[in-house]
Amino acid sequence: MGLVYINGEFFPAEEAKISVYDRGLLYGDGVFEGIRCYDGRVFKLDEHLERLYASAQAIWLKIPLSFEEMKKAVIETIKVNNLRDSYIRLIVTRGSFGLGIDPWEVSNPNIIIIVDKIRVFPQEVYEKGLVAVTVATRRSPTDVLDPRIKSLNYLHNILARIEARIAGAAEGIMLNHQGFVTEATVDNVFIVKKGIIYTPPVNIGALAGITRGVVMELATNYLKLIVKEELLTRYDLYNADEVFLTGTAVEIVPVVKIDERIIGNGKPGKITNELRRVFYEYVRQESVGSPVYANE
Ligand code: PXG
Repeated sequence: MGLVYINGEFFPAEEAKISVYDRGLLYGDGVFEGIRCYDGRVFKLDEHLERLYASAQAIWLKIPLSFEEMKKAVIETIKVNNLRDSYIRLIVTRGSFGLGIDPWEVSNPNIIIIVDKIRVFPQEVYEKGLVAVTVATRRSPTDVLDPRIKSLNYLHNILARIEARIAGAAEGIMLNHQGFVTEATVDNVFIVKKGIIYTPPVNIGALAGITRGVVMELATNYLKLIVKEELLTRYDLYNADEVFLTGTAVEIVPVVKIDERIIGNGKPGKITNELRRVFYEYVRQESVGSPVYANE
């Protein structure tokens, strides 16, 4: 087991503990990031940290480390764990202060960084595609809890995942209150129709996924395809030529069946596969990752 960073110190994983009074536990009062390290380089670390600080700003949580200090802490934690390929979970909670919800007197956030081996889907899932369903659980409206905040409240997503599993599907796609497609439980959604790529705008209630942004960029710049942010309904999903999901852990995963409707020809699509190929090369490029180890 590895070493976990808590507030500037490293602890063996089994001894890495925080208080039961921590507001992350009591109220889900905190923010987090899931980051990936490819061959000794942290992928899009600046973008992940920008999102972390933006989430914290939105919930009025002042992170006690500067951006640069946080960057160093992440890199240092990977280094002490001596892994070249890893998944990094960075968590900032509002800390602990009694049992009341009032955050005014709390100014001791806990910063936790866990570095672990990355668990990926079996290769078969990428070759055959996965089955998804749309779920009854709606994504929270932006005026309730904006899904752009990557907060420690993941119950929506967990409820959606439970629904998907009960339906025998690997993923659940959530709609907003107007019935527009938002995102899956831990991934963003894309469709391809007549050679054009579509994804919902994030302000309808979705996380601005880092992978989503990279895929949009790669599709535009490398594959010279048109990418549009448009409102999508279930009709658009069912009638798409291709559907795929994007996220740090899954990268790009094809979806071949949604609510029992076969998507396209029932196999991962051509553009999805092209994107997967370009993405695979891109994430390992030196220029897109922050080096962890010296002389790299
Ligand atoms: N939407 C939601 C709701 C997410 O939680 C994404 C989209 C994709 O964003 P990125 O920046 O990763 O492209 C996420 C990703 C996991 C895991 O184990 C992933 C996330 C949260 C918890 C677990 O894959 N966030």
